[in-house]
Parts: sequence; C-alpha cells; structure tokens
Amino acid sequence: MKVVYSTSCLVHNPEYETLSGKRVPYLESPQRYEVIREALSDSEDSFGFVEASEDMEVGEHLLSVHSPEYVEYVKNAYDAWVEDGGDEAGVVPDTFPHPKLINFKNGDIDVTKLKPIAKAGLYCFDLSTPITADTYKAAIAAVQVTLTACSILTTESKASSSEGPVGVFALTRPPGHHAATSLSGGYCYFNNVAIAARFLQSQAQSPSSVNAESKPKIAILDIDYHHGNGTQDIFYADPSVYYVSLHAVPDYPYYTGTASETGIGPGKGYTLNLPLPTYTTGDEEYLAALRHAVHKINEFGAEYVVVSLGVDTYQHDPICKFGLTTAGYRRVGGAIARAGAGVGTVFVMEGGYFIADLGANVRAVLEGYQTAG
Ligand code: OKP
Ligand code: ZN
Repeated sequence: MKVVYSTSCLVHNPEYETLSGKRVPYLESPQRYEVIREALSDSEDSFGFVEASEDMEVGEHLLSVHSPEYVEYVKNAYDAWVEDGGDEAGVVPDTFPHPKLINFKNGDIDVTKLKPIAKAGLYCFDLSTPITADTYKAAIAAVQVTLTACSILTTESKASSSEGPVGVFALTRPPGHHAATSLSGGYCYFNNVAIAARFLQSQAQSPSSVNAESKPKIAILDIDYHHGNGTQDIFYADPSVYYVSLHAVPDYPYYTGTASETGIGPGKGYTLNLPLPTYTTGDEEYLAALRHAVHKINEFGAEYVVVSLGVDTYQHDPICKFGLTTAGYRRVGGAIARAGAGVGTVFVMEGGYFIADLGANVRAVLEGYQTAG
C-alpha cells in the first residue's frame, strides 16, 4: 500500500489548548505524525512511501468544499492578529456569534470590518484550533497529501485486475473532519476527506455507480471516535456523498451525531450516524456496528470509499472512552475491505492520541485491510 506524506505537515505546532477550562499542552502534536511514519516504515515491504509535492496547486480543490472568504481568512488570520497586538502563540477566539444573537441572525454585520479577534470567533467553534504562523502551510500540505493519495488511488484502481482491495493511505495532519465550509474546530482547518470526495467525483465515471443526479457516488466512512460534524454538514443535503459515522455519545463535539440526523432535502437518507456508548464500547460492540455500516455502504454502491481514519477509539486514548485493542484494529481493517467489493479506498488520517501505540494501531488497520481475503 502506498503511504503519502509531506514533511510540511509537521510545521503546525501550537503550544497549548484549553480543555475543560485548563491550559494543557497541545495534544494534536507533530510527534503523532512521526510515530505513524516510523511504524509504517518498519515494514517497508507492505508500504511504499510517496512524498506529496509542495508545488501542487490546491486552490480549486479547497473551493470545492470551503468558501473563498474562509480560505482567505485561514491564510491571513495570523498576520492580521499579530498586527492587531494578538499573542504570537496564535489566533484563538474568546467570543462566538451564538445563534441566539438575533442581530447576527439578521446578518447586519459587515464581516470585512470585524477585528481579528472577532473574526476568530466567526470562523472557529472551539478553543482547540489555534492558527499559528505555520498552520496554513501545514493545512495546505495535508490537502496536497490527500489529493496525491486520491490520484494514486484512481490510477491503481483502473490498472487493478482485482487481486485484493486497492487502498492508499494519506498521512495527514492537521486532521479535517470537524472543519465545515467556513469553520475550523477540533484541531481541523480544511476538511481533507470532503476535498477527497469532491476530487474523486471529478475523476470517477463508472455508469453503475452514478446516482440519479448523475454524480459519481462516494461513501465517506468516519471511524474516528468523534463525530465528524464538519463532514456531515458539508454533505448534509447531497445524495451523491453518503456520510456514515461511528462515534461516541455523549462526547465532543457534543451537539451533533444523533441517529435522527439523516440528511435534508435531496440528501435525506444519505447521512447515517451510528452513535455508540462511552465506556462499554469495545472491539465486539464496535465491529458489530462497523459491519452494519459496511453493509449500508454496499447497498449505496459507491465508486470509491473515503475513510476518516481515527484510532482515538483505542483503549488507552487520553481524551476518549472506547476500549478498542490493536488486535481489534486489524479486524476493523478487514471489515472495511468488505465495503464495496472492487471499489478503492483512500484512508485519510484523523485522530489518535496515545502516542506509544498510535503507529501500531494505524498499521493494524491498514494491514488488516490489505490482507483481507
Ligand atoms: C479531533 B479528532 C474533549 C475536548 C475535545 C478537541 C478534540 C478534537 C478531536 N474533552 N477537544 O476528531 O480526533
Ligand atoms: Zn477524534
């Protein structure tokens, strides 16, 4: 399996975040990236490394998901913030445009006139997603990694004579699944999997997997511990992208991910949330839900499957409350290989915070996928 990476994913390195009112060292660290890379290079025969090009143009791909003003904001926010006297550690909001504020709902605000601190709250929904001097560079690198992995996937899928499932791993950071069209949050700035889905739609074209609106069908399977509220939001009204998420309830991001959220308008029925309880979800409970998710994806009939790969479902994860094991992750990979016989899968890295076993857990998922009969 090809592993796509970029050394620029390492440059984003905030010092701290605020969790439950406490200032703590930033959990989504560059070290996460290093340990995954190391674990996969320990078995060079199964994984081949490809470095994404820094020269790759990603503008049009960003705009397939994000608003132009949001992309500009992420690009320029740090400089504007520092110029306005903000802390050089990075842009962090202190106030948010709450939906209950009537004036904001009326749209009376001229967004272009807001101070940097006000824009911070407009474009970000939590205190875990600072924009540092290097954030934009790393977030762009993550998109370059994702798109390079998707290109490899489409090429390999077309060439493949169906000896085993075709998979590619996009080793991304910062992650993406909490980012919405014009919103950062949960360590995420640009939604890598959403950009992957749009790119794969532009490449795909097997008539059997085109939906009623004649768009190629893509499934996003989100196995990160947290609900991918950004990804769900982006595709909520879109029947061509089926979003399926397994996640913990109750936990961050708190306000989304119930089973009753199934899509809206033409997208009704194309969002599937499978919330699972904290503390009592282990390998068996998780795999039962995952097999159901895979069955639903097969019914949908996607041309490609995009996996939001989080291993923060791990038993020792410092911020999560599931009990999956490393052996369980091999079975997770095997179950994903059964999503759509013959379709290709791109795995895109999301969460996972127990450094000591992070690499082994990612490797277990990918090897489980690769060796599935
Ligand atoms: C990103 B990903 C929970 C606080 C959560 C941010 C978590 C972001 C998770 N006690 N703070 O989905 O792994
Ligand atoms: Zn997560």
